[in-house]
Amino acid sequence: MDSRNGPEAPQESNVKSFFNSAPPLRDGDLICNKLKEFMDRISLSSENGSPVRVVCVTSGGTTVPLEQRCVRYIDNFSSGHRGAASTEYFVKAGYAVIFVYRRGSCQPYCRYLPQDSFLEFFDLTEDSTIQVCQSHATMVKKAIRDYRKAVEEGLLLKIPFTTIFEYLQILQMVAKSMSWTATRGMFYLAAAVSDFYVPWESMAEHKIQSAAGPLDMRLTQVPKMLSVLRKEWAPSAFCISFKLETDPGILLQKADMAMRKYGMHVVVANELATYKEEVIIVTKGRRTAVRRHNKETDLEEQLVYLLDEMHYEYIKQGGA
Ligand code: PAZ
Repeated sequence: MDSRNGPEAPQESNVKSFFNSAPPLRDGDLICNKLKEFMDRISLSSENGSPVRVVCVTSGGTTVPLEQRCVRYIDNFSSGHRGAASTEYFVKAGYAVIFVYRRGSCQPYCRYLPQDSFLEFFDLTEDSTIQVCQSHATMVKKAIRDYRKAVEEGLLLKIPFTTIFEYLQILQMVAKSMSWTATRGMFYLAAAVSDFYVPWESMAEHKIQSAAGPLDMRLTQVPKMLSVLRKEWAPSAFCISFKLETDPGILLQKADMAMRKYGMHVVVANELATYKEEVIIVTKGRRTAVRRHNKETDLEEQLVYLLDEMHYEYIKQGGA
C-alpha cells in the first residue's frame, strides 16, 4: 500500500525505525563534505571523452554490537580482499571508486603486504635508514605508483565503517551523493552485511554480566535495504549484489531470488568453500561461471572486466 494514502507497509516502517533508532554517525559531516568534494571533482572529469563512471564498492563484514558501550559483537565473515582487489581493477578500467570498507580489512594496493610479518619487509642500513627489502621492492614500488596515481587523479575515496548502523547510513549517503551519475553509477556490494541486529534502544548500555546465567537475546531482522537502494536511493544505477552460501544446493536459487526480489541487475553467487576460485554471474536468464586462471591471477580482474562491459551496455540502452 502507498504510505501517502494509508498505513505504511511493514518494510517501509522497518526501514524508518532502523534509521530512527541508529546512533548517528560520529563523523557524518566530514563524510558528507568528502563525498561532495569527490563528486564535484569527478563531475568535471571525463573518461575517453564521456563523463566518468562512478562505482561504490562495499567491502568487509559489518558488526552487530550487543552492548551500547560495546565490548561484544557479532561479526560477519569477510577479509575485504574481494572488495580491495576489485577496487584496483575498477580504477584501472577508468571508474572513480568510493570504497566503503570495514575498518582494519584488506585495502586496495596493499593486498600483498603481509599483515602478520610486516617488519620482514624492511631492512635497516648501516646508517640506520629504513629501506624495503630488495626481494619486495618491485612489488612495493608498483603498489605505491598505482595508489598515488588513483589518489592524484581523484579516482579513489575511502570511507570506513564498523557496525551495521554505520554501514547502512553511509550506503544511503553515498547513494544520494551519486544520484547525479544516473545510469553511469554502479553499486558493487561485496560487503558481508548482517541479517539480524539488536535495535539500539533495546540494547544493554553496559557490558552484559555473566552472573545472571545463560543469555537469551532476540535479534531483529535488518530491513532489506537492497530494494530501498534500487527503488529510492539510486533508481537509475547499475546494481550488483553478492550472495554467499555454504550449501551449494541452494546458492543459485537464492541468487535468482535476490535478483527478482530486490531488482538487482546482477547477483554474483559464490560458495564459501570455493569463493576465491570461482563465482557465478547471475543475470536475467543467464549464468556465467568465472574461474581464476591460476594462483598468480585475480578472479576479480575477469569479474570486473565482464561487469564493466555489462554496465557499458546498460548505459547505452539508457538503463533498464
Ligand atoms: O572479503 P572476502 O574476499 O574475504 O570475501 C568476499 C565475500 C565472500 C564476502 C563476497 O564475495 C560475498 O559473497 N559477499 C556477500 C556475502 C553475503 O552473502 O552477505
